[in-house]
Amino acid sequence: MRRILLPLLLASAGFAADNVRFDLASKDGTALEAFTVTAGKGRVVLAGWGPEEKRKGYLTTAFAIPAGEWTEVGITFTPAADCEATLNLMGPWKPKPGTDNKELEQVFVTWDKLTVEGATAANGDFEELDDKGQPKGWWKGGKEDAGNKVVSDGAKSGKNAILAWHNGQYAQVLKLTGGKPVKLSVWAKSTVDPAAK
Ligand SMILES: [Ca+2]
Repeated sequence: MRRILLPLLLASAGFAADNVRFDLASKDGTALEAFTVTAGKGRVVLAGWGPEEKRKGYLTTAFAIPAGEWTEVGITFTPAADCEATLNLMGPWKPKPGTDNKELEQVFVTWDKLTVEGATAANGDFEELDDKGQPKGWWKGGKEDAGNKVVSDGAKSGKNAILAWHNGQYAQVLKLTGGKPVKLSVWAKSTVDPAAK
C-alpha cells in the first residue's frame, strides 16, 4: 500500500507549486471522461466546487512549469455526448494573504499555439485580430482593467500571444462530439518560479 501512496503524496506536493492553469467546462454539464495529462508536469481533475450536477463536466488543470520558458501543456479527454464546452486560458487561484480569499494575486500566464485534435479551435495562434486588437474567435473575460491582453513580444509562434490570469481570461467555445477523444495542447510561459509559490 505504501508503494502506491508515496508517489501520490509527492504528486500532491508538486501541485501546490503550480503556476499555470486552464479550465474546460461543458455548458450543460455533459460529462468529460477519461481525462489525463498528455504534456507538461501537472494534473487534470474534476472541479471540486460549483453545482454538483455540473462538476462531472468541468475539468480544471494545474501545471508547474519553469519560469521564463515556453512549455507545452496538454490534456486528453472524451466527452460522453455531443456538447459545447468553454475553454478558459487563465492562471492559478492564489489568494492574497490576509484578504480572506477575497482578493487574488495576479499570477499571469502567457499563452500561445493552441492546437486541438478531435475538435476545431479558432485562431489558436492569436494571429488574427479584430479592429479592436482582440483575437478573433476568443472572448476576453474579467473586468475591463483586469490586465489580460494581446502581447506581441516573444510569442511562441507567429507574432502574437495572450496574457491572462485567474480573473482575466481568454475563452472560446469548442464543439465536441460524443465518444470522440479530444487532445488539447497549448504553450504557456510564466514569470513566476513554481518553487516560489
Ligand atoms: Ca502566436
